[in-house]
Amino acid sequence: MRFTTLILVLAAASPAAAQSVALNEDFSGSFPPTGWIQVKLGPSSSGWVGNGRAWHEDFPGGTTENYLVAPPLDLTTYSQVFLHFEGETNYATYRANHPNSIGDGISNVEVTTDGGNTWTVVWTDTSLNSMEPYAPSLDLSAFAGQNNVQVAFYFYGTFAQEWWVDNVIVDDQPVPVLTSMINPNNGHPYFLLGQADFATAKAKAIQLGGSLVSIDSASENSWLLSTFGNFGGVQRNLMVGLNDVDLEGTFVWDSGEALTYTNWASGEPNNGAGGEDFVQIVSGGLWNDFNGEGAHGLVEISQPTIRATPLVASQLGTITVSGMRVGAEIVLVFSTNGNGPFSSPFGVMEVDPDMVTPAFPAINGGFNFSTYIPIGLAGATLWGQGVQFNPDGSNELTSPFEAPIQ
Ligand SMILES: [Ca+2]
Ligand SMILES: [Ca+2]
Ligand SMILES: [Ca+2]
Ligand SMILES: [Ca+2]
Repeated sequence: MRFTTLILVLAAASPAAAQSVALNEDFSGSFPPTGWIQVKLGPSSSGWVGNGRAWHEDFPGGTTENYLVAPPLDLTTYSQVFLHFEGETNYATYRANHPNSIGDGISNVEVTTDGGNTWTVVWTDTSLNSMEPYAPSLDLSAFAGQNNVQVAFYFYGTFAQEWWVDNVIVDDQPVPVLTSMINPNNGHPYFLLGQADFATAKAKAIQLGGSLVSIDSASENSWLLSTFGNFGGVQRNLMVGLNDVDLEGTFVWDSGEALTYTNWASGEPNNGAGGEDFVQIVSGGLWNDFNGEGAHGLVEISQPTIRATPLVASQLGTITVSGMRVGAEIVLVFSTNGNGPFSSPFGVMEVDPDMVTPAFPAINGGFNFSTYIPIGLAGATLWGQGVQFNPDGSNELTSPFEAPIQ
């Protein structure tokens, strides 16, 4: 069965990972942001202000009680809901729930579905130390399927405490992507994730079409630290893909790349208290094995990846390529006759091609196209792979894919 009857329609590029975002606020504009309101309950004049973050202090003293309320969200199409935000507490001992508290302060995240008549506390600040940023991801799936959901940051105190919050995201993902950058040295896209454990970060890396980062040179190591280590003006605990989960003392990259470069700090790895099987980049770019908790995973896409939406005969199917280098072009090959191995000038492909597409240029690191699947292909399997032609003259194969046609 030939596949040459397919008509290719180049469509606009779109993100590869299906993700719904209901709210994303970085407080970089006017304050409060459009749709947000501040509800002042206490007599003190102090309140929430914007300085690139949402900031509250109690400097004048006296009782202050203020809600900073996000706009109503329609979550009727969501089956999972997560709230991510970043924050930091100053003068943490003024929190009532600090173990050595000398104050009565309270900082909560609260949710209402009735316009603020009743509130549910979903997070409360239990910071032990001042000036240690946190970045919780709260599971708000109890509010999935509801409309008019409002998140608020509630501040109460009578003296001195300070609180800032930033990068407030409501989405359907357990860990958010905080930013992405392309490394000009190797053309690979990288993503900085919100804080999560290794398994959660690894699952997100797979969803993005990559792996937790593999570092093969001092330049890649220093680029990661300078690009992500202080993102947003906050010092970040960066977690890479190196781990010795399977065999204590034998470190391997999550991507499967060979370990050719290391940059351990003096005395590390030491498999410290309780066991340390994950690796963070610490000050100066040196590495430390740690317990994998509370770190920002770094994702790298080092090979272009092809995926297909579920393909149904006589309907439009979409093929998505992600992880391409800037300025690269890609030629895709397909077959319904069976897969390879097929020896090509570019290496052994896993597809024996009987259709070759024109060259597609990278748009935002990839592209997608939609094509009608002929009705006669019901029950067949589509194999695909690609060759990427890089601006530096090198070539590389994409991942192969195999998709049944319903
Ligand atoms: Ca900000
Ligand atoms: Ca790498
Ligand atoms: Ca270990
Ligand atoms: Ca260690």
